[in-house]
Amino acid sequence: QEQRRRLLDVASRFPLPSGCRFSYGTAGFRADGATMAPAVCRAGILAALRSLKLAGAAVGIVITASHNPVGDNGVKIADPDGGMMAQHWEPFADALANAPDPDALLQLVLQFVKDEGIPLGGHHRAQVLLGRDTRPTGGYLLGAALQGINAVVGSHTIDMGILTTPQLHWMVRCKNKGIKASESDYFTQLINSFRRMLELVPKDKGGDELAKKLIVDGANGIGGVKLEQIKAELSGLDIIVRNSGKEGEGILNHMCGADFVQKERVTPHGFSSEDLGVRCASLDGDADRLVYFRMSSASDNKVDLVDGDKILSLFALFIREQLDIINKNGSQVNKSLPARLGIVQTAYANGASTQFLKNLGLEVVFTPTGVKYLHKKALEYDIGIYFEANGHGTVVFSEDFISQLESLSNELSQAANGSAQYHAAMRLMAASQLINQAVGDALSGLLLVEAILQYKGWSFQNWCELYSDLPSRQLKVKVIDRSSIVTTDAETKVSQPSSLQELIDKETANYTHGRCFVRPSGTEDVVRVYAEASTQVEADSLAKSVARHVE
Ligand code: 16G
Ligand code: ZN
Repeated sequence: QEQRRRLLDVASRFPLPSGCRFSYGTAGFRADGATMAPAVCRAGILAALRSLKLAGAAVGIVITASHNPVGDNGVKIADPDGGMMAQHWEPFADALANAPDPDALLQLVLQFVKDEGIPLGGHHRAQVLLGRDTRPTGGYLLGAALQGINAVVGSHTIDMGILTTPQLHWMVRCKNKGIKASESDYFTQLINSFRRMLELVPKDKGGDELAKKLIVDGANGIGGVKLEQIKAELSGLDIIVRNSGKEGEGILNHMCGADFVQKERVTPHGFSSEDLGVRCASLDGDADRLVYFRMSSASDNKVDLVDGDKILSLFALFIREQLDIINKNGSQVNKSLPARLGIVQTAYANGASTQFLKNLGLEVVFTPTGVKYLHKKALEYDIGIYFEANGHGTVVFSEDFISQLESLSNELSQAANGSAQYHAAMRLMAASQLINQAVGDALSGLLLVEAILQYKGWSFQNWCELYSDLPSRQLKVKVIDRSSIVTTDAETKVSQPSSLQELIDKETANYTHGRCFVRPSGTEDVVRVYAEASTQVEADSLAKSVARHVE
């Protein structure tokens, strides 16, 4: 009775404005921040139910709209392992967010609780960790989330404060593993494992003062703020943060940030010709995306871009190298460590990166766009590395592999301390500590990149030259109903409308090395067209002609 009353109460406190429709897309619910409270409140109810369903394990709520404009906001739920909420709950999330009135909401919840066998009112308490980014509507929406969570009797909430999205995911994961999960634990883990990575750099590498300088575009978001807090403790790196989110430095994601740099291929706000040639990185507004760039000429603001595909390639190369060292025949200790290494990309990865990875003999698989798909696939391997071209990605290690690695390095340290094999094993261990295994994390990704560049003694130029990107073009086409386009085969083929794929194939056949895909966006009311060809002019023209068939 009390439970019913609370749900009815909270639903009447946050009535759904007419004409609003929410859909739990690739990034949860997202809209103009001022209109989000009903959806965020209902996401609170959802998160509490999710926790109850999982015997009171901690789940997370992140309030952010990532790289989108400062006026937008959004909400998404993290599962107990720190990953995205299980997909089979999404239809319920949609129904709940769109329930027209308090009675409808109550009925929906009661029915779902029954269908899913959620022990409402049982002896478990729901446990929800909350985090938000720096958006002005964040505090207000946090309040709505709290009210939603507390509408489920016995819920327990912990407000973790203003955080990057990956920090909150990391905290949820740690909490459920029973390990320390505060922000200072997160920082300590990053700083310590980065230091260990640098201690394992061969003595003949590194040392170049210029190589230590890194300028980071913080997108005027939370990532820059957090980096400022820890940069002094990152010895071996000289970090300058621009667009750091400080009062007066600029607007969140406006003319800056990873999404801007990756799409526009120009320097973000706040950079000048004085930065010519310096290695730069760019985060997005909630710091779960990372790209690198370098100003390429003093006369314009164009950049040489290192996108997610090339970060992925660097990680893959490094991990593969360590595995090869460990497993080399005739090493001091005849121990090997069989590991299934898998690379996960989307069709929107540059074709040159896929070719590069395949040439290394690596297994490359594809999933649809969206972290929830890539991450899940990567978990199928001993070591899974995934990235989207936009800079979201990470490395995941299976628990089994980590424990094998631990026992191997214990044996090696006794038998042959100082051996190459031992060092390689230690590097993999440190990397698994440094990289955020819950979700893509620009801060931990950046530190892993920096450590690997130092390990290899590589300049930005060396990294760029890993392979040359094939010329590509992305277009977005405004359509009346993006859901009229349905894709299959990891978004590489259009199945509906039925004639469209044939038209795309016909256009593509006119170009050497032509590739072209079409998919509905998961976050905007548009259809995306991606084309690749052997020259920029051809890529542009292929994209344009396919876009015409989509309109
Ligand atoms: C979201 C996704 C990202 C994806 C992007 C595609 C998460 C955390 N983020 O930002 O992975 O690349 O959407 O957006 O899943 P689009 O469908 O509009 O191109
Ligand atoms: Zn983001």
